[in-house]
Amino acid sequence: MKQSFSRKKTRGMALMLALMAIIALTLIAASLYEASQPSWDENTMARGRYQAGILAESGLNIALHPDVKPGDVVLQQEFAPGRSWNVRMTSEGGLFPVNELGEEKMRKVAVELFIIWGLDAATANRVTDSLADWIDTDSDPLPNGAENPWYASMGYPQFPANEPFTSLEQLPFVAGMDQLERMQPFWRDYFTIESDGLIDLNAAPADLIQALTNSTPDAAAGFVTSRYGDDGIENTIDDVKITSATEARALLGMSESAWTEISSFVTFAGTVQRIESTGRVGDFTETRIILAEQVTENNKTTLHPLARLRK
Ligand SMILES: [Ca+2]
Ligand SMILES: [Ca+2]
Repeated sequence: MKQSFSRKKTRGMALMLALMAIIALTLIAASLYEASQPSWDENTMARGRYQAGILAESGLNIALHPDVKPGDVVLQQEFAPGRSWNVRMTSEGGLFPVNELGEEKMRKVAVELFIIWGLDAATANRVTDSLADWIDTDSDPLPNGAENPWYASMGYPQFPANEPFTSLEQLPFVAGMDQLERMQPFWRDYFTIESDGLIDLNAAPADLIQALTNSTPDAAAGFVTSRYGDDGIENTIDDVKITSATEARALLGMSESAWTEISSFVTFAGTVQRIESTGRVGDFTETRIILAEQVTENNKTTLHPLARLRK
């Protein structure tokens, strides 16, 4: 009897001690947490961004599901007031594939595009040929390009790489890029090194379409809005895909021979998707981007992530 009482008492003591230890640890943890949080405002901000990041990641995962198509309603969800994700799925082929500038036709397109941006013809040719010289394995400069002697004279004897770009952040080192950047500070939003190398007519912006097809600015703009469907809004479920050369040519006013010139550089369905997901919690937003390749096996198309990008 006495023994059992004492055992109970010991057990009670042990429980007390455990509880006290937990309380002490909680207090330590709370004070450490408090100490690591400089202010209530910053704490709220970190929490808001963290939660917005989780929503953005959720949006990405939904978009990777094989049954989810671009413009699907599940890609734009608001769960509670101020808590949402918004996912945009586009073809990476809408961007200009800089690593394809070894092709003369692609260089012509680049020159046209840079002139549309406001560069003079000499500078547009300078940048384009220099980008191509950076990639090509030889050391002979193109008519308006730059190879090692020019870079060496500028204090960069290690350039050009003489291999394809592995990051868009290499581009600012290329001859003439400083002038391009002045006219088009958002050039990064136009170039890619991750697409399948073809320009996707269902995703390219109007200025790139115009440069590529030699169409009028109005025809290029009309071509782009025709993709938006009846609601006139990009990235919604009624978006229309242009699927044939005949249709594209009619919209752009292109002759058959003009089409033949570009046909091997374009696609109507690029195989690399850019998935851009923005999570929102109140005033806080976080964006996550992944590039994913469409792989079709046994009649089933799935998206395989290739790269994660920062925004
Ligand atoms: Ca070269
Ligand atoms: Ca060269």
